[in-house]
Amino acid sequence: SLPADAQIVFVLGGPGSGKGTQCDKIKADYECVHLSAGDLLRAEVKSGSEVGLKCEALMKEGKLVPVAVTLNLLKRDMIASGGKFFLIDGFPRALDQAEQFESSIMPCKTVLFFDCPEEEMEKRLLKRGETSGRSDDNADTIRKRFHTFLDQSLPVKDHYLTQGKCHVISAVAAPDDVYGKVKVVLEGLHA
Ligand code: UP5
Ligand code: MG
Repeated sequence: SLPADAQIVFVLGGPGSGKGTQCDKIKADYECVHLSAGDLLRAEVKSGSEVGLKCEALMKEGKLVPVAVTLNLLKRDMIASGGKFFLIDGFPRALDQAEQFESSIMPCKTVLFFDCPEEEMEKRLLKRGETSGRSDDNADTIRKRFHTFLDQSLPVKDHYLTQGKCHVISAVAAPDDVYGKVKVVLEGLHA
């Protein structure tokens, strides 16, 4: 199990808003364990497991994989890491996922939400798609990812805004400028 003084930060935002980019910057400055739910799923797909095969089809359609799958992968790596400050990137993506994570692991300390217009996210993902090899970085799947985000993931942001835990950060500026705002939030956490 996790240490009693563990701290969990959910890093959320639309597809291509810059979650992974900002987590890389946080990692360089703070001792923390960064777990991207999407990266864990892509590793599962690569492993060729039966679960991975099912996930691959859902991800290609921009749909959410069953919460039990992501929750197990996250739990496994959180415990194995031996860490106590966790950046959970790209999860939870629906209200029931937030509830299941918090009731079976622990409540999050804070939420970073990267706010970015759809046109900008689409531009970034199409550009990345030229070299990423990600099977979901194409115009058709990107459209489906946006739909899932608006329909299922945005309510998570509102949920944490109501709880006073969600920090909305504009993700339109250059990565280092966005990170400046991230740091202000994180310094507040450690104060
Ligand atoms: N970039 C980043 N910041 C920039 C900036 N400030 N200015 C200009 N460019 C910027 O960035 C995306 C691109 O934009 C990069 O090229 C970057 O250089 C540039 P990145 O940091 O990768 O953004 P991120 O928000 O991490 O984008 P990502 O594509 O990873 O977001 P998604 O949420 O779409 O993808 P994820 O990997 O989390 O999930 C993929 C799929 O897995 C989902 O669609 C879903 O099918 C499934 N999934 C689940 O079912 N459940 C989960 O819990 C998680 C995933
Ligand atoms: Mg990412």
